[in-house]
Amino acid sequence: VSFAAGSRERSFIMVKPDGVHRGLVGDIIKRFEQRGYKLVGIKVIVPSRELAAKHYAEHDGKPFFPKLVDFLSSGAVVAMVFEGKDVVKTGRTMIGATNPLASAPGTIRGDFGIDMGRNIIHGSDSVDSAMREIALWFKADELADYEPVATPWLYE
Ligand code: RTP
Ligand code: MG
Repeated sequence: VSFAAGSRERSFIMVKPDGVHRGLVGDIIKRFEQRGYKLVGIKVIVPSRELAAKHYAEHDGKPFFPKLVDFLSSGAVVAMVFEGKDVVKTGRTMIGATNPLASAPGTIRGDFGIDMGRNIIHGSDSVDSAMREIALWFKADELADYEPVATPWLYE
């Protein structure tokens, strides 16, 4: 197999408990798929408080940290890894601003959310964060290595 240059970048994308309860998983996957991103890992889990705290370790000590950890571990999440050119940056654009009220229509948060603490989805904020988060949530053998047949119609 010969992958297009730059097409192996990966991002950790997670539908939070509010998005799962509201039935938004399918729409979110659809958006990433139709953009051209390739799903290489997916699982449904109820994260422990410990896992939630590790995931949001950069926010440890901030006033909103305890409720953030409580919320993320309050129900099932859908943890995913998407792969493709510039997926970290483009994923963040597709997700929208942290505060849904400031997110443009057309973005996931701008189409589905109102409150900051119920903003539906997480996306890695840098390639380094993505590598850390993917290693935290997935074992290496839970990620698939494959090239879709459509690749020549997606990348020049
Ligand atoms: P995420 O990590 O979940 O993708 O969100 P983000 O990058 O857009 O925002 P981040 O700064 O990483 O914050 C993580 C989550 O914490 C909640 N938050 N609350 N001032 C506040 O009350 C506040 N700031 C952030 C949000 O739920 C945000 O998604
Ligand atoms: Mg963040």
